[in-house]
Amino acid sequence: MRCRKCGKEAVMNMRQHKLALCRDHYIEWFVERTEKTIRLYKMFRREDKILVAVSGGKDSLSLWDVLLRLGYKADGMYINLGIEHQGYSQVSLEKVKQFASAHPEAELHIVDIKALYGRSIPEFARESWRGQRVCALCGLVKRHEMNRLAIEGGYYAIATGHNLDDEAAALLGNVLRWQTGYLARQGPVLPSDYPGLARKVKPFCRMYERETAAYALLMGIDYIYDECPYAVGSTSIFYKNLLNQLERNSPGSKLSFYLSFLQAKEEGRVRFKEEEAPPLHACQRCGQPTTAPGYCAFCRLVYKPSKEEVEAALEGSTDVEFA
Ligand code: Q46
Ligand code: ZN
Ligand code: ZN
Repeated sequence: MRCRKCGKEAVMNMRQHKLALCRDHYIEWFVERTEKTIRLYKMFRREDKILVAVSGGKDSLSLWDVLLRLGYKADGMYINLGIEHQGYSQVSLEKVKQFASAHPEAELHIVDIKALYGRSIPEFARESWRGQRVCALCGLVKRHEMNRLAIEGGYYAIATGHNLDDEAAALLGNVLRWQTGYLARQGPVLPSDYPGLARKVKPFCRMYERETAAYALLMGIDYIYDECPYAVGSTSIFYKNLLNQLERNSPGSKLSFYLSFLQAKEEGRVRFKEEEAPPLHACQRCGQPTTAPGYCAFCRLVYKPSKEEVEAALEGSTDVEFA
């Protein structure tokens, strides 16, 4: 197989694009496609400050790498969740630090959950949620900390390494349950829904997982291969496997599944009504938006307000029960 651009030996054959490329042309193609995605969905501009959520995996480190290559002001943020199983948090932190030390032009923010709030994610889950729904709790904490850092650092957007496989699997899950609220919000950009809050963007949403892995490998980016232990056996991995079977028989189907969905929404051929959410207001403790009166879910989890504090926070508010 030869590179379509220069005729050298190809290292990457992408049946979905009917395109084979050598190392240098693959890297060039990958970086350009990311830039086009950023522009296509109007994610951010050259002068905006971007915060990249890095986990130590191939997608987020590749994303940080590409954004820096493209000349964006992109800093990294790593959240140490304190997951000790197979040394997951420790190893992933080392990979992130290693990457950051090779890129002194960018800043790396490290948020250590246990050091800041006294408990790791698994400990929070054991203490408050009977050890269940660790990922839901983790998501709550990560969202809060990403928003906090983005506000404090004046970042315009939070960029995550979600790739096409992630997005297509999420779309399949949402369609199987016709979760119209999620379908209404699913897309490459999640706009800020509260003053001061950064928007969330996914510059790799048109990149296959295989493509981000190839980029990381060809660029020599050292990343953690293992998934988070809590992701093992998840439904999203099951959906990814299903979509991979489809892709094997019909290359490009994953991409067209996702892009046709976005296009149909854009053109108004399908409309999903967003669920009516109660109005947002600032949490009385941290200032982040919440629908609950008084304290947001994060502050209730972390600070466990007393009965008196809850009552004080509820004063004047009659609409929603404090849960
Ligand atoms: S990090 Fe956290 Fe994920 Fe691990 S505990 Fe679940 S949500 S799987 S992206
Ligand atoms: Zn070439
Ligand atoms: Zn709060």
